[in-house]
Amino acid sequence: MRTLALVTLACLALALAACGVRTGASTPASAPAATLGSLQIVDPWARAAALAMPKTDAKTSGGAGAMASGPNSAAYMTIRNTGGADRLLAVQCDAAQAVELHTMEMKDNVMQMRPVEGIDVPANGQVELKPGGYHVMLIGLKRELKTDETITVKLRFEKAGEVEVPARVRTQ
Ligand SMILES: [Cu+2]
Repeated sequence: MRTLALVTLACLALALAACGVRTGASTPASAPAATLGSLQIVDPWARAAALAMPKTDAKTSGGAGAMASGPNSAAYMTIRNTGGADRLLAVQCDAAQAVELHTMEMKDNVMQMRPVEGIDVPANGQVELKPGGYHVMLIGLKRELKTDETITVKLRFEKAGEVEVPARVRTQ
């Protein structure tokens, strides 16, 4: 009787474990907003921005000199990769006049933004686009980016191709 119960329990545990492995793998802590082949785009977001140019712009000044008219913003995300190495080459966004890939780096003790040709996505790894690091620069906003709205950014990867990603607008 007791042995039977144990065996039953063991089977149950196995079944649960098998089940758990499957769902555990496909639903990580933060589910991707978009997937493209072996790439997962996690937590894409864009910084809220008003169209009226603020007088002081301490946070983004010292940036890449002459920019298009209108305020700028930036989009961020984590790109996870379960396959071979790839590279983010370009981003499109209807809300901005131009979109560039940027990084931040210290130059003469000043944090500066610098355009990059692409952002490497390591094989079986991930790259984070975040404030203070790699980001998608939205240059010359055509319209206000309001908190809680969703904008679409289209990512183009060297190998995986293109994918549209919904980016939530928030302040940070
Ligand atoms: Cu930038």
